[in-house]
Amino acid sequence: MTLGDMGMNTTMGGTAPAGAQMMLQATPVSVPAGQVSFVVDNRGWRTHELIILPLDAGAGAGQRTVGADGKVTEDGALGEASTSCGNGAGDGITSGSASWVNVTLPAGHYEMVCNLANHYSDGMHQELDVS
Ligand SMILES: [Cu+2]
Repeated sequence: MTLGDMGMNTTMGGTAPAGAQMMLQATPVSVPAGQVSFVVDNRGWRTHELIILPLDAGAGAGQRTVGADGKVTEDGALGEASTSCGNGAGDGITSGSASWVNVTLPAGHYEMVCNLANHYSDGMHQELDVS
């Protein structure tokens, strides 16, 4: 899967502005239940991350409430890939590097998000269906 953002460059540090163009794109978006390997390629300028969250029945991607800190709650997270050139959780995937994680997912609906400040509201979310 690919993470990215546009209209920015590496000299623009700090928190991303609301309304920045960002994307989180995964293929495929439906997989069989069991072990799922996520390989996340950050082609954006900014640091990003991938977190897998459960999605309530009937809910869609992008509908979570964003807090004052620009983030969504990570309660119930099933896995995370946020290490530059590494497996699992870390400080974020820097521009141009990749991260990966293997997660065992039962059938259900999930949402893949980037939860750095304002990235979710800027569009970094996608549904993943496991059956
Ligand atoms: Cu991001």
